[in-house]
Amino acid sequence: MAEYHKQLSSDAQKIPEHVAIIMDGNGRWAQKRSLPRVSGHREALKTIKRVTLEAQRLGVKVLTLYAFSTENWKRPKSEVDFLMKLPQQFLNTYLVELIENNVQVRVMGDMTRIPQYTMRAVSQAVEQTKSNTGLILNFALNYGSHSEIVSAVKKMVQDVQARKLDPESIDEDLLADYMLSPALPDPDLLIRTGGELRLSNFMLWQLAYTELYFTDTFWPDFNEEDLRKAVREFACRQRRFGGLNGKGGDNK
Ligand code: V0D
Repeated sequence: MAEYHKQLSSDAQKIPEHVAIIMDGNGRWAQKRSLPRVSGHREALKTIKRVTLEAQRLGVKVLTLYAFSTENWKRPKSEVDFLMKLPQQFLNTYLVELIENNVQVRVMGDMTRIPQYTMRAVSQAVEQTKSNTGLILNFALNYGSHSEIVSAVKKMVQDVQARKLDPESIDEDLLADYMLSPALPDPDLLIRTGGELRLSNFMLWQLAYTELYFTDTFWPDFNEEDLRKAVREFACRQRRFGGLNGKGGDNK
């Protein structure tokens, strides 16, 4: 009986607290069906909602989704314009259901270049859900790791010059405080859909110890079972290391 409980509790620990996802393959999903690229993006919104609710059911605490990278500005203007309408579309369609499920919406990234109509929808959702205590749905919007690190360094230098920061006190934890995700734990599991095997400038600092999971499935096809499979694989890897060198062990 005692063993049974032990097993249960150590299994519970194997649910990743923070899952980050690079939602790739939307354009190729549409191409495969001879549909315009934008229809892949529309389908992607449905997937976000389904995966968010499944993550919450599994006990995940934070879900970070890479929605728009600093490199995405190089895409054709028409596509950028379309993408910038997606937050509003997503929130109009799904925010009520997310609120019913106690989800808290957050954004991380450089908001200065985001169009006003996009920001209005996003800020409203963040405001409306800020006291929700369920899963944190964190959208990386106009986010890039290099830019995040540059901003952190600039801010630190300013604080040093203003004598608010002693250079001697700079260490890893302090640098982490200057990043865009200071209040969040680092991701335990990164999933990239769509078959590419790259990090694409996503959370490089925070992914130092993260388990990486790649799948060929295009994001619009990624479903609840695919998420459970990734979480199962994560649990298997944790179990393999378990006892020997979990957090703080040789492999940290
Ligand atoms: C396109 C696949 C949700 C990847 C997902 C502005 C790229 C669909 C949002 C969203 C995008 C962002 C903030 C928010 C609520 C929703 C989103 C963009 C692109 C870029 F508060 N999906 N989504 N934002 N895509």
